[in-house]
Amino acid sequence: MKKLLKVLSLLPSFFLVSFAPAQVKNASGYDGKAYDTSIVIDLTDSTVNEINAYYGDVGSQTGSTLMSTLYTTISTDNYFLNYGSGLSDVGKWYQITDRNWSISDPVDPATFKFITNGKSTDASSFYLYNMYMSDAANNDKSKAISNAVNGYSKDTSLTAIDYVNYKKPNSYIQVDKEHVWAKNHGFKVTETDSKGKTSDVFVKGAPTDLHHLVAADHNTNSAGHNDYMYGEVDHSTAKTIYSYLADDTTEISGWLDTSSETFEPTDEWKGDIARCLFYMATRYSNKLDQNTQAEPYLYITDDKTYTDDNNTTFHGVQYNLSTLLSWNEADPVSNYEIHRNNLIYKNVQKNRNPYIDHPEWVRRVYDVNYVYDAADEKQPTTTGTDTPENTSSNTSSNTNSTTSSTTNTNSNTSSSTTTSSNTSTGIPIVDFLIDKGVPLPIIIAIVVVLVIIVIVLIFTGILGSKKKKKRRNNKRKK
Ligand SMILES: [Ca+2]
Repeated sequence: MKKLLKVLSLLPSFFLVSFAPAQVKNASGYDGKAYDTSIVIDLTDSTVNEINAYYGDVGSQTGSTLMSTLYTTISTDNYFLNYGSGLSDVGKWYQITDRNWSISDPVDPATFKFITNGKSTDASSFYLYNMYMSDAANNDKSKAISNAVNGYSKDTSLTAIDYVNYKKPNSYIQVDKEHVWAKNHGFKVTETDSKGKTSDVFVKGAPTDLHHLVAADHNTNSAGHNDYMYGEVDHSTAKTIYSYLADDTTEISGWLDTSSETFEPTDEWKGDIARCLFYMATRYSNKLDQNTQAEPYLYITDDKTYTDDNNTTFHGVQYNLSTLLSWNEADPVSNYEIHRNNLIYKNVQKNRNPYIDHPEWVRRVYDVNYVYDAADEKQPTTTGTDTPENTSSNTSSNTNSTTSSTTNTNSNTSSSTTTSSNTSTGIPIVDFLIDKGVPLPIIIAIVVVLVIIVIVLIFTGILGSKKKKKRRNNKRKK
């Protein structure tokens, strides 16, 4: 009985440990925090006041000092999705974060349901705004696509996607989850199964960070960018790369110079890509003794003597810093990027891309020749440049960000509406019940009953063995 009482006395501490919030990242063994999808979607954009409160006063900081300050801000309390496949996890969330708001069906946050079946006839209700496809193609319903058609079969007799019979005219018509910072540069890990088949491993963290994991044209991702560097190439000698559109036509999406292993996208994506890369080299700037796949050390430079090391130290490099600095200015922040940044911040990861909010901080952090000038101080960018990308980031049922301003509301309160369901207990059955919406008191009751049953079984097992032992001893005495 003493043993039973001792075990029962441990129960309160068991629950304290189990229901404490999951730990924030650490240097090794970090697997991020999984985002609970039973949330209320928030389609609003943060106001200038909210964004200023998020970053605080960075004063006159420049270079690595400002990078370090931004790192602290954007790496605190991050949540990450699972990589998943098809429409699960990241792909499912693209229906919000990478949605083409101009031509997709409106989203009512109160009733919105994710499409989770890859072969859904609802696939025509939403389109993604796909990286590498032109603004014209993305905004033309006959050419635009969503990842819901990825599983459709090929029927070359078609000239358009057949949403009723799950068919498409060309198997290249599909959407990829494109790692703008190619995973081969700092956080690529592979595993081999029992049949000898090798596949990539995607832990939560850098490999699933939505600020660089973008819906993109499949062919340009695989045949163009792949694991290559971004940069400028000679179009007359480079290989021209095409994106595949829903009406079985193609358009130029970039140029690949195989000798220098450099991919150049079309102009309208150059700034977007630069800001993704600058985000990554700030969010993953923490050079530790032992970095991990989830928390690698990423670095942008013009110095090509730096090289990647994926498996030992998880250090990764992106070349062409000077080009990326100019791309950020040549292709300014668009409304689409601003809205995507807010959707990720408010609904999933709880962190922002500082270089979309403050594109002028790119030079302050990354240009070694930059000298601080107070005249460079700017308010956050909450209205983007209209062209060349998607200009309308709001649908009819979507609250306009600039009119929903509430003074003195900081970032913490704006995200607090969705945090209640984010606690991961680390106990699979408990997480499963929470995920299914079972009330906490009932979950606790179920766990208590299960624990008591286990204890009783152990206890009676111990008693049983004691009785057997006693019987054996009595036999021997006889
Ligand atoms: Ca752009």
